[in-house]
Amino acid sequence: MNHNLFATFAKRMRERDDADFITTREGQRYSYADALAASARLAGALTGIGVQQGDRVAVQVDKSPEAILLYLACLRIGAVYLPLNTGYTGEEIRYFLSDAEPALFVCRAAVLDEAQRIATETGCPAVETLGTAADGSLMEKAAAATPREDIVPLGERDLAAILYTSGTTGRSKGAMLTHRNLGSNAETLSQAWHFTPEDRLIHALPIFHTHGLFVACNVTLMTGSSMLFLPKFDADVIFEEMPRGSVLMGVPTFYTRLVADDRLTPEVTANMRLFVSGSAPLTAETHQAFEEKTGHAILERYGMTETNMNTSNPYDGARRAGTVGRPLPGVEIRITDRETGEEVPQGEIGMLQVRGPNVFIGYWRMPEKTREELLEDGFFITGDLAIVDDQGYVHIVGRDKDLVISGGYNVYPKEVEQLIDELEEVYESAVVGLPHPDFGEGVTAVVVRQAGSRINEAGVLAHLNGRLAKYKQPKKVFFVNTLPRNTMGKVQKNELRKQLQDTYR
Ligand code: MCA
Ligand code: AMP
Repeated sequence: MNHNLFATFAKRMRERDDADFITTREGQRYSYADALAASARLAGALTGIGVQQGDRVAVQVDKSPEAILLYLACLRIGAVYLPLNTGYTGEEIRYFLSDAEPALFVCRAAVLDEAQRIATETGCPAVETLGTAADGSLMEKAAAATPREDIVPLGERDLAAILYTSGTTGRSKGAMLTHRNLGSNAETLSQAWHFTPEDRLIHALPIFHTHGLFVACNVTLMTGSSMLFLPKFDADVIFEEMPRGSVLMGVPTFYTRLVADDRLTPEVTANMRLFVSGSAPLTAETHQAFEEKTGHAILERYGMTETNMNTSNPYDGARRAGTVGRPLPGVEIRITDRETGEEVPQGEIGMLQVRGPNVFIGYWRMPEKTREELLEDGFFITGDLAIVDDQGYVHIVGRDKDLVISGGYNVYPKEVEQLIDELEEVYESAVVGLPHPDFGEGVTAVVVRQAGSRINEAGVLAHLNGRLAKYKQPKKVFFVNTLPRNTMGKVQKNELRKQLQDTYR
């Protein structure tokens, strides 16, 4: 049996033939037949460039249907797709290329010179461009290539993708996801959420993360439904498109913005059958306000880059505000003591661990990190603190990892602190997430100056600009004389969060 996920997709794609796969408001349209043909041409181009089975293909491009076709082409030939946030700076990209050693880096034409320089420095043999209007050198090569109609036979543990997730101690870790990981989760979700070929997903998420790439696109491909690709979230466009859509997937910021808008009514959402939220906690307040204004209960689910989706509120049945629902079919969870790893009694808070066909097989070239987080019995330590109620619903109550989630993007304080601490005028710093009305949490830096230094907020931010993706940069910088510490000398971030809790309110 061929475990190549593309073999499963291709079967459905052939059945759906001339039906819409991806459309855009600019008039682009790929039917399933078009997508099959285009992915074969791109697969031919990749082969011509020298990409072989198992090679990584790093991709930092603006959102377009062709980027998804490139993902499909990689699956087809058994290459490993490695999407990168378009917000990453050259310095951040250098790390990913040197760590992943891709055979090809696909970038935006506007940054080609810099990309080529970084590729040369990191030993990446090929760079191609891809634009948003089906343009770029990769598309030119695809047009001239001999299409590869074959689907490379693969085993269960062969890699489909590597997605980098920042490490709590500095270096980003590449989560290795197999064809089975992605396929099993897509199948589970398409059933759990009652997807049918008639669905039309309004796709406003970025496509370099699990949510917009796997949850949205793989479920669509598994079902043979269609997607309207929007470049980004824009409330005006969402309101225009909802009468022609059936599903929206978003991070909580999407929903807080929609709820705050007078145009959100039962009428405008009448054609929609499902609103999904994830990537960060959706407040019960937003959940309730959305239901009051539309009659729709947002379906909240919970996942991670390493695991795809783990739990979901039910499609039929109570979608309970403030919970992430029950484990999905095939996914096991347990709540454990943070110190001993022993399971705690039902109803107590502990570390959430998950196991299932959705769970990744390890971190790229980091066997020790893998052993620390992926246990021998197959359970993965999520770093999330949870409680399971008497009806089996999981409540995520906190995080045991030092992580800020801003508008659905993860920011690891350590990475920001290390850069701030590089400044000679800075003695030390602590970065925390504070309640933020739009982004859920706002990245905030608390800095202790060196004696005699007069560095201000602008000085700190200027140092980060260009080194760190914009969304990771602090929205505010505070200066203090000392950081609060416990008796062990550890910075008490809880104390800082308490003191500064009203910063953005
Ligand atoms: C933009 N900015 C941000 C963010 N996004 N700052 C902090 N956090 C952010 N998320 C910056 C912009 O650079 C800009 O800065 C300023 O904030 C305001 O931008 P705005 O136009 O309001 O932002 P936007 O373009 O509307 O974007 C907000 C957004 C977007 C729609 C929430 O960030 C987004 O699409 N987030 C989704 C992330 C996502 O897909 N996460 C899934 C990860 P300036 O004005 O200074 O230039 S997958 C995952 O987590 C797991 C597996 C899961 O369970 O799904
Ligand atoms: P990522 O590194 O992007 O995979 O982010 C995964 C993390 O996002 C999880 O470990 C959780 O902390 C958080 N997360 C995702 N979905 C939810 C949710 N529905 N509620 C609370 N936290 C969530």
